[in-house]
Amino acid sequence: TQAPVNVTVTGAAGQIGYALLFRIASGQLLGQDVPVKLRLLEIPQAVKAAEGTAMELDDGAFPLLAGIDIFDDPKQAFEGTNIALLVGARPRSKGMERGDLLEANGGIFKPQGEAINAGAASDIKVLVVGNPANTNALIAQSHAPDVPADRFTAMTRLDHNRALAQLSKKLGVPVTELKKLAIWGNHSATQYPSVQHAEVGGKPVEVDQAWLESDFIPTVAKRGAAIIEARGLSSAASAASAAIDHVYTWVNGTPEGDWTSAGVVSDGSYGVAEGIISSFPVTAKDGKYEIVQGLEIDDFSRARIDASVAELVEERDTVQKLGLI
Ligand code: NAX
Repeated sequence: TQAPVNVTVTGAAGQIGYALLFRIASGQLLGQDVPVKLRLLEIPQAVKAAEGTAMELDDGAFPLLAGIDIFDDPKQAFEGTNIALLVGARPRSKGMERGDLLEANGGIFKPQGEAINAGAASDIKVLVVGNPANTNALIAQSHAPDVPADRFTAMTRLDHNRALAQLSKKLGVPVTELKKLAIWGNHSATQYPSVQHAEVGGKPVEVDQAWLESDFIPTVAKRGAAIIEARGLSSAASAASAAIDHVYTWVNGTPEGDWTSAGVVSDGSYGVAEGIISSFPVTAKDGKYEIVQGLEIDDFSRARIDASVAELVEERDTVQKLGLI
């Protein structure tokens, strides 16, 4: 068997962490033949709770779990790591402006980017889940100049999966029949879940525009709020599941004739400002996510993509002014 892969998870004592760590330990992140070593990062006040989760992980007696270490120092947590799942973030508190939120998160993602730059393994892959995910990923990436920029990604796979679920219900087909949905832009309420190129059973998806605009798009974009309303807590197991999907696909590839969605560094494709971390339709091959090229973009899609990208550019400008990138 191969040597264990080091996986760092931040925010390990949180609710996504609680769902995510067991999926990783059971082999679902990288595959049933890949042993993993977990490196958990928490803030000092939550280390004890992370230790509790680690006790439960021990009690799972997972055959693929080769060890668990817990840290409150990012430098140590990212030392030698191959996969970094940045889940811990500063949530928006009452009355907090967007600038304050970005600044508070800069205080987390800047040192984590520096620690990744200093000590992570040369094949490091980073997924940012903690919100605002796209711009947090940009902050971390900009403080890791020695790591190829395309190793930093932000999670929009949950939005992608939510879109698959909604369309599957609408068309009355299993999700396996659906291909080429895409999430564009920011992981926020401005995101654009697009069915423009979507296929059902190999044929173009045909749904009416009114349903798209007044049902599908808002349902996907506001699903997080609907979950909070129903559960009294934000989505956690579905977010963990999407994080598993994101990394598994990154490492193992997308199937021929399909794609998925991820927040990746823009190369300027589709007029998306170069350098920001925006969601695109992407394929994965040989351990790399690539933006799907050459898609025709209709006027409706154009306006929606531009609106979400404008929000990301604003976030970038704010963190630039704050000296965070
Ligand atoms: P919780 O509040 O349950 O857990 C967050 C954990 O992060 C806490 O244990 C906290 O101590 C820890 N933490 C805070 N700062 C840290 C730091 N500097 N280093 C290490 N750990 C730190 O939140 P949870 O429900 O687990 O959500 C985590 C993040 O995911 C939030 O930012 C949330 O907004 C975001 N989400 C992102 C989604 C996406 O699709 N991209 C969807 C789900 C989720 O809303």
